[in-house]
Amino acid sequence: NHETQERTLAMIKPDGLQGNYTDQIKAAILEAGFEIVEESTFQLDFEKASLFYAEHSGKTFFQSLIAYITSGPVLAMVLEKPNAILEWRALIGPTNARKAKVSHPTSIRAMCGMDSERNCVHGSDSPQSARREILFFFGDKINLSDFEKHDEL
Ligand code: DGI
Repeated sequence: NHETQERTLAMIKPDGLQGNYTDQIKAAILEAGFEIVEESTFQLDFEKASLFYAEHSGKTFFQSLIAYITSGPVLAMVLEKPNAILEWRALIGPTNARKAKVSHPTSIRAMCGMDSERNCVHGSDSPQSARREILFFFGDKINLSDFEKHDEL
């Protein structure tokens, strides 16, 4: 494979885990040709969740978002394939799952999400956020030289 591999951070949110969508989501991930390089479940607390979503700290929905993301465990995964960041965003669909059901009916958020907040999955939106979010969850496991091997990460 001569194409440059790229890594992204995927997360199954509490509603996705509680609704037993994990197997379906993983099947979609593997069918789309991603490799799951790392995976682990985490229970985020208020402080960790606020750090993860720091860019949204000024938004009206911030408190609600933090309450939701800390309401149960999440499953974080590092996914790898060429163009992983954009391809995972395409597979999950738009932020608002209610709209996704209409405009992107085969997307993961259409399958398991509820609305603009409870949208069952997360995906990094840029190489910078992929790097930050992978280090956030797996910083203790991932050697910094891994990043150098993967240009786009
Ligand atoms: O990158 P995304 O997850 O697609 O979307 P984002 O980075 O704009 O927002 C991060 C999360 O914040 C999103 O997955 C759910 C929540 N959120 C975004 N917009 C709204 C929202 N929650 C509520 N309640 N209302 C919103 O308008």
